[in-house]
Amino acid sequence: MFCTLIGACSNVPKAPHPEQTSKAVSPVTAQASAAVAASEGDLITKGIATPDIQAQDARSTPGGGSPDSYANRDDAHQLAVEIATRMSLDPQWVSQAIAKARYRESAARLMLPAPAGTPKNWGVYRSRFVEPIRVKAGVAFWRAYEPELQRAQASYGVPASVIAGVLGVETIYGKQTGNFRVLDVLTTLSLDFPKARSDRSAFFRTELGQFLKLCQEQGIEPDSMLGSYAGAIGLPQFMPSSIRRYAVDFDGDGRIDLQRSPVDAIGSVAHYLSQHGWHAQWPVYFDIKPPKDEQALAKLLAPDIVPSFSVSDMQELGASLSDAAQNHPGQLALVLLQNGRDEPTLIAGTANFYAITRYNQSSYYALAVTQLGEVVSKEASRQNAQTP
Ligand SMILES: [Ca+2]
Repeated sequence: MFCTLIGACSNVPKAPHPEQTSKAVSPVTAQASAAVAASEGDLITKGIATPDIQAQDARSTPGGGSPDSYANRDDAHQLAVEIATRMSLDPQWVSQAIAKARYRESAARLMLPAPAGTPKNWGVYRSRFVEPIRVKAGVAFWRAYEPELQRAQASYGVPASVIAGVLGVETIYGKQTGNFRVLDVLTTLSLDFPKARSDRSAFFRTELGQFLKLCQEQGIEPDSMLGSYAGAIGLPQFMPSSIRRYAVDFDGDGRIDLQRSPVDAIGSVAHYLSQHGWHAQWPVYFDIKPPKDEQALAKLLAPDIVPSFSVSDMQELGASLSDAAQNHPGQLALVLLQNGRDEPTLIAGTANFYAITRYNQSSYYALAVTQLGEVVSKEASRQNAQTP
């Protein structure tokens, strides 16, 4: 969750996503936004830095002082005072923490929009997430944590498959959680947000304050925590504000640890979605045949991912819904995903589809999460059935 808590932080910067031009960013992660960029031909992967990029970032002068340090910048001192006041922290401690931050050019660069002009492609996007390596890791994760996944489903009403889908798309079940120092990237994006796109530095200033508060509450050294290029943390890639607001201690050891506890991550993803409109027992989406009439189609597509039509509304406009959808009590959204120059994919998203987009504001992300989770769940069940 880059801006995982999108509900809480509705303006996290992220790569442009395929079907929406709104500025809102994903609640929880910067990851999937970068993944959307990947679907557009940009090979940046999920906000996770490579060692090469980190090495390029670490410019320091032979004589000692680093040109990338924030220790002697007036705006950094001012920000420290602001954060200390807003978050009720010791100003000297905040100032000393921010003084340890280093500018990360690659974090700023990765914030830039993907090159325009490449058609969006759900088929390509899906193939990056619903693929053998991720499915295999998902099945292993499922078999290791099935009791906890089921406990989260029982506690929060969010299916185990959806939880598994989120953790798989975000970090391949903890295999790629990012190698940037969170302190560095949040300070960089607070004080040196790239000029080439609309300014989201206010969002990162808030997250830097939340991060320092989190460190203070949990007794963590601010310069020790690693995350994505946007400061998303741990298996579920929660932003600091989302950790403080939605993360839970699901393994009961007395502390919340999304970096080392897969069980805390499982409970926290379920809690996040339950707090963003999840309806237990409802599916994520239904199959649908859209109306042929162009005006009716345009009307159904206008609200984008926001569920705005009843089943009968949709039928009156000429859409044909699957049998399973006929008795759905909630509103639906006609969601269109482009497939390059081929026919688009259309689905009828429920409130649960919309809830997943509160984690990361992309319909491509939400459908990939859902389908990866389904494949992992089915494969794990198949293997369980074969095991005596
Ligand atoms: Ca815990």
